[in-house]
Amino acid sequence: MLWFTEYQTENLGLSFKVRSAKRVKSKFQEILLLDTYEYGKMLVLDGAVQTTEKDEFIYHEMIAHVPAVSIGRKLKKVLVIGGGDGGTVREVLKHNPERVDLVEIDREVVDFCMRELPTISSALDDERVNIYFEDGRDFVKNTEVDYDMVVVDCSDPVGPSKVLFESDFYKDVASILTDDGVFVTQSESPLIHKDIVPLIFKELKSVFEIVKLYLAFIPTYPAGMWSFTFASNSVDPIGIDKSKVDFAIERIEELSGSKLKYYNSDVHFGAFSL
Ligand code: SPD
Repeated sequence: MLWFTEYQTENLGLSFKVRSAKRVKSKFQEILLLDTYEYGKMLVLDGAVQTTEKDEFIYHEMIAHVPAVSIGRKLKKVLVIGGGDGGTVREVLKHNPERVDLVEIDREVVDFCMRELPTISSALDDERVNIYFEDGRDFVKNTEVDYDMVVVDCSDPVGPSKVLFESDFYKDVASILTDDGVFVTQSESPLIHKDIVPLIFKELKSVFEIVKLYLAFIPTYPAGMWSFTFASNSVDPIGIDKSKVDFAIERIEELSGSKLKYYNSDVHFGAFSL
């Protein structure tokens, strides 16, 4: 009998009973695909659970739709940094943007997910999606495009993702956003990463006028309670009318021909109610 345990702290682990496992070692990290009994297929990078077939919709709906709906107008250009499994891009495309640029440092993560996790990654084939295999920080420094929305969907702030949590990077992000542009980053667990969560908030607050943290419940992440931090120089995500959020959701569902499973207008406002 095979079990996998993610050691979330020195004193805490979450274990999954596993049917089978596939492992690839890329230039950047160990990539693992586990077929688990409870959560279906699961992607693990350097020992940390990234996404599972069963609960991925919660994370991907919340990282994409909260900022995309908050902007209150049609999205044209979106940049996703990290997110090589494709789940965030899949949700962003439901807003029918003109273009989505995905910057993932590790080509092997994208290839692996396209092969092994098609329900999450299939939108990466969409013609509006451009994939760049490079460091997200360098991409943001060098791009000449102005984006309506920038999403950081990265792994924990160790290894290749560390630079995506620093204030110099946030300054560069602010410089490539349109005037009403919005930014969101995954920002770890408020229960487990007690130092990192306020630090991300503080770094963002030194760059953006409006910074707000919101939560979602993701059972396979440490503590099951996960945070995202929203930032913008003009958009307040809870300043929008509830009716506008409902209208945006109707449009998303109409365009994509599928119902959202976690995000709705009560969740939009409730997620910020800490
Ligand atoms: N502790 C793991 C945090 C992972 C956040 N990013 C996940 C990527 C899913 N697209």
